[in-house]
Amino acid sequence: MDIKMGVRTYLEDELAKAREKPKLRKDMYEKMIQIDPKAPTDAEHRAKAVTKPRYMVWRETISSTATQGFRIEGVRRGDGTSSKDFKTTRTREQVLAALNSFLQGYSHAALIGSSLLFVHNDTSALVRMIDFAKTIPLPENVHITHRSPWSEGTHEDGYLLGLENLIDLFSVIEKNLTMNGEISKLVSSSSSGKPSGSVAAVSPTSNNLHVQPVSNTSS
Ligand code: I3P
Repeated sequence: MDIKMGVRTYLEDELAKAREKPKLRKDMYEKMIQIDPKAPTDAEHRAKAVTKPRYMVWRETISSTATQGFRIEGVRRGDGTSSKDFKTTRTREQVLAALNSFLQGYSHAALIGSSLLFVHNDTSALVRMIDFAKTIPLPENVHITHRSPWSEGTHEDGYLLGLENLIDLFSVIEKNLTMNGEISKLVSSSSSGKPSGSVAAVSPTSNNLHVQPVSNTSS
C-alpha cells in the first residue's frame, strides 16, 4: 500500500511558476471530468483543459489529503489483485474501509510507520518512507510544525498531521481486534508454537515499529 503524506502534494515553487507561466493541461481536464463532469468551470470546459495547480488543488480536496494529511494512492493485495481507485476516498470511514481491505483478514499485521509504503504478509509487516522527489530544505529562518494548516508562504506540509491521523485509524483497527478477541487468539497460538503474527511486533503503538527512509535522495 502506497500512502502519499501531507496536506498538499505540490511545492510552493510549482504554484508560483505555474502562475507566471500557466500551461493548460488537456490530460488533467480529462482526468477531472472522469471523476466529476461538473468540476471544471465554464471556461475550463470551453478550453477542455485546466492548469496543473488547479488540478492538484482540486485533487487534494476530493481525496483525504486536504483534510487528513494523507491519501491512499494504491494497494496490491496478496491474491494479486490491485487497485488505484482511491481518488475519492476522502472521509475517515472511507479510509478505514480501504485500510481494512488492504489488511484483508490479516489485521494483526496493522502497523504504522513523503509516501509511506506499507507491506505485509501473514506473519510480518513493515513501513518505509519513500519518494523524496519533492523533499527540499526549508528557506532560512522558516520554521514549520508539520501540523498547522497550510496557506501559501507558510511551507507547512501537514506530514505529522497525516501520520497522527493514520496512527489513529490503525488504533481503531487494533481496538476492534482486541474487542473481537483476535489478539488473545494470536498470542495464545504463538505461545503454543504455531506460526502466527506477533502482535507486539506489529502494533502501531509498539516500540518495535520500524519506520525508516529507504532512499538517500532527499536533500
Ligand atoms: C498526478 C499526481 C502526481 C503528479 C502528476 C499528476 O495526478 O498528482 O503527483 O506528479 O502530475 O498527473 P493523478 O494522481 O490524479 O493521476 P508530480 O507529483 O510529479 O507533480 P504530472 O502529470 O505533471 O506528472
